[in-house]
Amino acid sequence: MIRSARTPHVRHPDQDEEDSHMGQPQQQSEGTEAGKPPLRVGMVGYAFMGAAHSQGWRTAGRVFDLPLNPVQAVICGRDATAVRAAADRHGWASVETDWRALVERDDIDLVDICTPGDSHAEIALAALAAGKHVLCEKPLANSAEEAEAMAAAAEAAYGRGQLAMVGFNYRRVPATALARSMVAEGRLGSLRHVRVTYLQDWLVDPEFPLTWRLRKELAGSGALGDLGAHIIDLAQYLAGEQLTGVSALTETFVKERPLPGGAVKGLSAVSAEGATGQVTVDDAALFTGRFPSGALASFEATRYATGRKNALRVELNGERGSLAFDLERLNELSYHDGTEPAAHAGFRRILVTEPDHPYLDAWWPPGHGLGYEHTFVHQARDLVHAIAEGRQPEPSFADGLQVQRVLAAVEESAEKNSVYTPIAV
Ligand code: SOE
Repeated sequence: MIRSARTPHVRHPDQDEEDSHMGQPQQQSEGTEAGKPPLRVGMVGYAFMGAAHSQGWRTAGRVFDLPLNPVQAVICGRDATAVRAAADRHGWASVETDWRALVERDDIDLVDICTPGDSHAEIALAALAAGKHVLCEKPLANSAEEAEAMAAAAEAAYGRGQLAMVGFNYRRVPATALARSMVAEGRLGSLRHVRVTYLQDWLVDPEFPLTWRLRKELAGSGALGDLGAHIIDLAQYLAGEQLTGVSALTETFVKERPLPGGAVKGLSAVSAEGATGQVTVDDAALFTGRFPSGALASFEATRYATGRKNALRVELNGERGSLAFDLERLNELSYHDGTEPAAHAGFRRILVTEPDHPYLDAWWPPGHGLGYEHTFVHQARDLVHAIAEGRQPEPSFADGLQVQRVLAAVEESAEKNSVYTPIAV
């Protein structure tokens, strides 16, 4: 049952309407705050992504002037002690230890899914059936078939006034949102190259344990689904078009690892003595692709790029200019205006901290940069606005399904020695 009131006030991150009230923090309270209807959130999962999403829900209404008041109503996890500790740490009012109980609660408007991919489909389908809005972490599912069922359910739910969104948070970096608007304005002209890499190194040590991200039955795939899904979504978002086919290579460099010996914290974990297990996912995925415009794209996703911690890098080359972004320097966007005289043309650094840059009017004075966690604040902000207006948020479950189909095509191509594989439609 949807209890959130709808208001006509919604704006896109690229619009420059004032919604700042920095310096006048919003008072959060149970239920309605300052006359705003509540949006009561129930979150499933409390590990790395649960902590990140919690930051988003906790902060969005204190920084942005939202049409609804997000309320951190309930958090769910199977371990009663751990979930209670997570609730206290991250500001959730109550706990559940069974997601089915959370989904059935009539004091929840939105279910936020922060679990490993193997449970996304089941929870999302149940939440939509129970009348809730849904935010689901990426990748949407562990297979294209699951994602199809989720997208179909989301479409039906949209007709009932429920909204569903996928958590591709890197669209919400101010610099990537600015890059999108510059591409849309035609500053690069026709795109020729979209070059994207996502490089991490937390698996370089062969003794790193076999955590859930290395098990196909839990994660669906490896670097491909975890990191590749992000760069597929970001490349398509920035280009404003969808890939038509791919040619791919994948590899699992370390095929057997020690079993975990305790709790996983973020991307860290300790190994158990002796026992080992098979790695059943890819360690790295490299692929090329085509866009309908004729632009060519290249992708690299790996957890073995020694020294690279969270290096999501994008370069777009168009007939009139180029843009480059690196997540490890996320307050910056490089821009080359190819129409300037060669004598003084060159890449210049745009410090994306001005109040008229996306999302920045609500934050700090110019030059006082943002970080990783702010993408989750912006994600919560954008979803609240979409819910208030009853407008389909982006990326939708249909967008998540399309990314899942690209992932499936990459796996199919890699299995067939890189044969060019069209993306299913
Ligand atoms: C692990 O590689 C991970 O935490 C991803 O799962 C996230 O989606 C990404 O934002 C950071 O890296």
